[in-house]
Amino acid sequence: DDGNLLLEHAKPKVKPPKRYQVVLMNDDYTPMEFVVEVLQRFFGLDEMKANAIMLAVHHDGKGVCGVFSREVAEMKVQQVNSYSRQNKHPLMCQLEVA
Ligand code: TYC
Repeated sequence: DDGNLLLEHAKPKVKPPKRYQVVLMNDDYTPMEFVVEVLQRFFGLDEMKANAIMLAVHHDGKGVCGVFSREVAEMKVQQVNSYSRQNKHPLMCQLEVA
């Protein structure tokens, strides 16, 4: 420790970093194949894992596609939402603190 002369007075200061979930929302219009493509393209998932997450979101209304640092999670949300708008799909992705 640096500041405390008596180690028994030192308090732990190193917190584990918060993790940020990137959550995908279901909707009635985005094609299933597009969701699978997004999961592969931006989350590096293979087709089977991407399909499983897509179906879970379709069934449950939403689902986690990955957990990252804040910076990386914000970038993924931005990329997914911008790619979906470019392709005229209403697919929505958002951040949730884990
Ligand atoms: N519900 C969409 C359909 O039936 C498929 C879908 C799945 C859309 C997951 C969005 O995040 C989503 N075509």
